[in-house]
Amino acid sequence: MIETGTSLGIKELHTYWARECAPGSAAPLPQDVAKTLLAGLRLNVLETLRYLHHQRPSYAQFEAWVRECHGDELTEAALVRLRRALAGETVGAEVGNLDDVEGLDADELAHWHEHGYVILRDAISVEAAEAAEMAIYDFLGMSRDDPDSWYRQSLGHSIWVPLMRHPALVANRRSPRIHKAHAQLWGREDLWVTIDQGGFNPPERADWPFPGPHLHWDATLAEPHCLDLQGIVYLADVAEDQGAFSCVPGFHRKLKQWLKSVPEGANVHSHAGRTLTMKPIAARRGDMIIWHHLLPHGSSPNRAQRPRVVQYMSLRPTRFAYTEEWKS
Ligand SMILES: O=C(O)CCC(=O)C(=O)O
Repeated sequence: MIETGTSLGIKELHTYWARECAPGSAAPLPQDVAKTLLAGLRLNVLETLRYLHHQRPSYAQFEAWVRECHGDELTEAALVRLRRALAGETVGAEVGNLDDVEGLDADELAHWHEHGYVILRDAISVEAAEAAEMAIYDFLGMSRDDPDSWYRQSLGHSIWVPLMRHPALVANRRSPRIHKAHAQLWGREDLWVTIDQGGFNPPERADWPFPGPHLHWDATLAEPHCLDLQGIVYLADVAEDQGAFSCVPGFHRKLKQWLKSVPEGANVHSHAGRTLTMKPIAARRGDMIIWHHLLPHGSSPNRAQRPRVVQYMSLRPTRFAYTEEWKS
């Protein structure tokens, strides 16, 4: 447990604060370092920026807010690991030694290389998945077995659920199997898990049409095309027609050629939405889909009987290639 009243001792956090609250007073942190910093402090990016921009806190207030956000989740050991990693030292996996943890097998790795996505079976246990599923229903004030409750105001017209720190969701971020699979894909263990939200995609109704996200990228399409991973954990079984995560398999290998085929003057993103077809990916409770960020992807309309309930998370190394430019 960190001591209250003492500084967190992370100079990059001061730089991050100065950049957002006193523009011009500090050079920006490289984007990959900023991502590591926030993930290492168990902070969500949007939540942090919203706090800084709305509250304009002093640095001491900001540090106090960081402590409040995560209760006792941020231990001294976690802070030491973050300080060492930011200083350029090699650190191991957050969840301990991964040598004996079962990760992706050879077939799954081959699938990953060919298709740019992989289903990590039993990424978390069915009990852990169900606990997180129920936490999302509770947070939204809904009942799993009462369809009318699925369209409460609390959801709004969106599939995102801003629940991030429920113990069930926190526990899932520490799944050794998830850390192992990502270590295999990144080829390293110094990974930082993002503090992302949950998701709830109920069956479509006349007064609740599917709101998206439709086909998109969360990445720049500018070269060089680098590796980054995104992920979604299914907290209950998801059939293909049940609002499944969808993507264009194999596109990470075709992007470069495809960009050359986009008609001159056309908006790349609109062109992609008009011409590419996504495949919905069914999987079971507790499975995680990990995808290459260069795959166009989105969610899909739920035409089944039950909601799709998920938790989002990504794992990235301390430093990695990151291109700021956005090509559209
Ligand atoms: O919820 C989904 O199925 C898609 C998620 C998505 O589009 C994203 O995380 O960028």
